[in-house]
Amino acid sequence: MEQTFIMIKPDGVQRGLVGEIIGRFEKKGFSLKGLKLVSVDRPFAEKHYADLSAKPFFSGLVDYIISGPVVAMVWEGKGVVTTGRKIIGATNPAESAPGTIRGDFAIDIGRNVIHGSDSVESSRKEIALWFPEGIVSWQSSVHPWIYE
Ligand code: 3AN
Repeated sequence: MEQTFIMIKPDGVQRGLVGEIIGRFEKKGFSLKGLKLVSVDRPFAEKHYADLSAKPFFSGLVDYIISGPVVAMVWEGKGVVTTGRKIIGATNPAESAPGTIRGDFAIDIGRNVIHGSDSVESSRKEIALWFPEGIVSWQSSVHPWIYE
């Protein structure tokens, strides 16, 4: 089953949006497979955002991610990478539809509350980076009520 890496950024944690965000993924029917509150250092944040290292906003982005604890999660389900991105909304909150997390809770692109893997390939890399200890293996009992 497909998995994705979801991170509630420092602004989402400080603003008390953790429960709201977890609730949206849970209510959709996805399964929580990994969860931890962590503070990351600069080299780690630079590794996570390595693909964006040439962008002018890179150092500001890294400052933002290391400014407080983040909630790192692994969510599992059919199409969870693509659907997770839809639940999150467009990168720029000004363009995120109402009903999405960024559309409902964010205004600035540099304070957009949440990260989600953009492909199955990057989800594998990000889960390996953020959960090197591995994740708990468990089978959700509600699957027959979510999947036909
Ligand atoms: P997404 O998070 O939607 O996958 P990416 O991967 O293009 O978007 O960008 C990663 C993060 O970099 C965004 N979540 C946002 O915080 C920041 N970012 C992206 N574009 C900009 C920008 N033009 N100005 C400032 N920050 C940006």
